Amino acid sequence: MFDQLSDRLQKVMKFLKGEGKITEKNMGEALKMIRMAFLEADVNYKVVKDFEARIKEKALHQEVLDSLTPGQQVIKIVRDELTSILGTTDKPLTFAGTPPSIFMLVGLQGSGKTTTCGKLAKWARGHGKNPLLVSFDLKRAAAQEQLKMIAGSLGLPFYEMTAVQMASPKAALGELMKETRNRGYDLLIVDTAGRLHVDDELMEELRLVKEILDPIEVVYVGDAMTGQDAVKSAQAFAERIGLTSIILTKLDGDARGGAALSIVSVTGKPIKFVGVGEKIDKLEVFHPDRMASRILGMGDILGLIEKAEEEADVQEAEDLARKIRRQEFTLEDFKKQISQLKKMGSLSGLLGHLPNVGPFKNLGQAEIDDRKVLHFEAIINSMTPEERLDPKIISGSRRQRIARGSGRPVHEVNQLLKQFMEMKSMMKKSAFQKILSSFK
Ligand SMILES: Nc1nc2c(ncn2[C@@H]2O[C@H](COP(=O)(O)OP(=O)(O)OP(=O)(O)O)[C@@H](O)[C@H]2O)c(=O)[nH]1
Ligand SMILES: [Mg+2]
Repeated sequence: MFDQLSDRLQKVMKFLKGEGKITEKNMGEALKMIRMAFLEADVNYKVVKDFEARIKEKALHQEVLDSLTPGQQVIKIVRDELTSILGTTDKPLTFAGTPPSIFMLVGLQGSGKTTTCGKLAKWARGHGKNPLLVSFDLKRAAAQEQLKMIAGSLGLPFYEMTAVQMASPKAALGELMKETRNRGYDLLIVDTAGRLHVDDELMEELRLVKEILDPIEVVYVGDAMTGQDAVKSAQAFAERIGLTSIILTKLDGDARGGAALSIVSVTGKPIKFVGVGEKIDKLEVFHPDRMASRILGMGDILGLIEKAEEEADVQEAEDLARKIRRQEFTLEDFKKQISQLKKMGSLSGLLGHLPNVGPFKNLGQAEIDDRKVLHFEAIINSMTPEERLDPKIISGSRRQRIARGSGRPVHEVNQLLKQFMEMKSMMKKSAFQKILSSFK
């Protein structure tokens, strides 16, 4: 579905192929091509503008990985930006601490709400939940039939609203909640009405449902085929009702895919699932990194970029090991190391690159407390450059200032300094072990 965008970006690569390095001039041309590529893929104009500005900033100012050509470098930046828009990690649907969890699905007419209710119920049952399905549409009494049939085909319970109930929606929703609790359902999936366009009447109806049921997830169901319309309506739903998540449907079609990027960017809400077919099992968990790669569609080049990144990490790890051996390791290095850890997500990733011998033996398996990493980084950030180079000058009053600046207690500043000093004076062999133990 992203073939066109991919082709366009290949052209950017080709264009930059002969260029020795990235300059204002060639980048200007490349950015124009990138802009066209994304606009053609139906990405929202404002999103493209932002995206372009960030790519330009990075391309001209980022340190370059020597082993990448300018073209590959630009593709790497585009990939990083795509991932940062789409989210770096999978975000699963939230379940309430005390059941029942209530999921309410909203969206324009025909976007796939009813089908997705069924798909979600099936998925939830597969994950040990006991879901109840209900359809809430004050205008169209027949709207229930479709979901009732889906529920029937899955062998799942369906709560049928009577015409009398529909006439007094508040009471009906109260009764629905009572039934859900009494019967011990731990998940209530609520289908709602759709309209061709966002209209006030529908928004009022949805607001009422939301207010009474207090759903933990308000999921916007967007049809990826409709591109910019889905984006505009997502924004309206986000503003008027409030959303927690997005499910994009019809990604099996020839959607240009820009909707995915734009919706996330415009609403700031994560995509959690994608619908990839009419059948009830055609629901996939959304993986932002895979989507970013799919949008770029350049498996081989992305592989190359990843390799270059790994090599750069190995280089850093080697530099660090050398400094430790020579005892030139400063708090500044310590901090750099910490940001590297954060970037990599885990220390084991980085340490995995060290040879598994001598002082480095088994370091790759070390487990790190992420909060501690953040606290240490905050403390070092509050130090002046002189203090980082020469921690011996950090007196009592300086310690207090650093503690205040970092929002950490003084004893933690003391602890960090003590550990750092000890580490420096330790034997070369165990120095690295000590860095590790300070994170535990
Ligand atoms: N190809 C494809 N078709 C889908 C997908 N999801 C839903 N559909 C189809 O889209 C059409 C509309 O789906 P519904 O679930 O009825 O949409 P809705 O939002 O409930 O519609 P209204 O209740 O009328 O507002 C149906 O023909 C579905 O089979 C999907 O992921 N892929
Ligand atoms: Mg429907």
